[in-house]
Amino acid sequence: STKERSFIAIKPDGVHRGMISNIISRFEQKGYKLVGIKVIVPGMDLAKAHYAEHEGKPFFNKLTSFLTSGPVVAMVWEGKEVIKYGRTMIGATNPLASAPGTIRGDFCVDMGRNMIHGSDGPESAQREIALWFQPSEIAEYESATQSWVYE
Ligand code: YYY
Ligand code: MG
Repeated sequence: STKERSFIAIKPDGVHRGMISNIISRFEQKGYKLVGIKVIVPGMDLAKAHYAEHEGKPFFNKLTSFLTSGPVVAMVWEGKEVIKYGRTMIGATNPLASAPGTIRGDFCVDMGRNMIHGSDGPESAQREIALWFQPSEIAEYESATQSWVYE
């Protein structure tokens, strides 16, 4: 469906390093549609809820502390297979295993500074979008380029 949605977030390292426009450009140039965006410093409750699947793992505390340490650009992107292909654009969790051409492959070195989050499936996408956004913060519109991106 061209209406599939993924939750994509630029983590504090990406914001501090001035990568907001680069990352947005990649999704925009691909042909995906931005339907939600805001910049927030998430509180610990939100960070823990966002990464709930990793609770109890050795990296959980530093991960949630890092996410709450600064600005996060939270986004919802829409388009065909945006969840899976968004993950392809982001690259592997470990940036040193990420292919060049991916966001993490091009800009990152350490796992704890991998700059960007992307939903890993339809259920997590739905859960994460609902966690970070009110329904009224999502824009419903048809892109003028719709028929030039999709046949
Ligand atoms: O979805 P993705 O971000 O690629 O990786 P996850 O396995 O969901 O882990 C979330 C987040 O945790 C990852 O982006 C970096 C961090 N992390 C870590 O610091 N050390 C690990 N061994 C695994 C993950
Ligand atoms: Mg993940």
